[in-house]
Amino acid sequence: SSSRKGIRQKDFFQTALGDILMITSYIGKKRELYLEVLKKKLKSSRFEHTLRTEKKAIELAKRFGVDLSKAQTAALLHDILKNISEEEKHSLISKYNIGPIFEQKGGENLLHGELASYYIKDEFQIDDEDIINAVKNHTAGRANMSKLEKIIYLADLIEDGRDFPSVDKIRKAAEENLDEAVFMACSHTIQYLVDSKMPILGGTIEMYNDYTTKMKGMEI
Ligand code: DGI
Ligand code: FE
Ligand code: FE
Repeated sequence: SSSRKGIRQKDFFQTALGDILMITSYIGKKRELYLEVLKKKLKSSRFEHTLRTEKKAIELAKRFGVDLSKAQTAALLHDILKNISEEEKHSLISKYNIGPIFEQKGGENLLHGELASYYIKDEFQIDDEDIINAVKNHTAGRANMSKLEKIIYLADLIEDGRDFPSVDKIRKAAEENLDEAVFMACSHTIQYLVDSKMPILGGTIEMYNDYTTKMKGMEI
C-alpha cells in the first residue's frame, strides 16, 4: 500500500497460522520499509509475533490516549534484533561502543531491546526518546515508565498469540486500567522467574518496586 503522511491505508497479512491481520499504517510508507527489513531479519514466528504486538499496541494506544504512530513504530521495531547471530551482535556492540553494559551471562539475548534502541536510531534515524525508551525497556521494564513504554511492555506480553495461565486476566485488566495490567504483567514475570530459579534483571525489580510503593495512591 502507499500513502502520504497522514493518509491511512490498511494492509492485509495472512500469517502462517492462517490468521488475517488488518492493520492500519499511521506511519505511511515507513511501515512497508520496516516490514521488509523485519522479514529478512526475523524467523517467521517472530515476525508474526511482531505483527500481533503491533495490533495490540495500537489497540492499547487508542484506549489509553497514546500517539498511534509512536506506538506502531515501537511495536514494529521492538524485537528487530531478537534473532541476530552472535557475530552480528558483537559487531553491533562494538559499532555502538556499548561493551560494558552487555557483559551479561547466558545466551538468552535478554538485551535485544537495548541493542535495538541504538540500532533503530542508526538504521532508521529514529530519535524520539520515548520510542527509543519503549524499545530499550520492553523486556525488563524500569521504574517511572512512560505510557508508551507501558503499552509496548504490555502489548508484547498479552498479544493474541501469547498463552499462559494468567494471560486472560491480564488482558481483561488491560481493557480498563493500564497500570493495573502492567503491574499484573510485571508480577507474573517475577513469579515465573522465581519459579524457574532464573536471575531477575534490575529493571524488572525496579518496576515492581516502583508499583508497590506508588500503588496506595493509585486506583489499582
Ligand atoms: O522478545 P519477546 O520474547 O517477545 O519478549 P521479551 O523481550 O519480554 O523477552 C521475554 C523473555 O525474557 C522471557 O523468556 C522472559 C525473559 N525475561 C524477562 N524479564 C526477565 C527475563 N529473564 C530473566 N532472566 N530475567 C528477567 O528479569
Ligand atoms: Fe523482546
Ligand atoms: Fe516481543
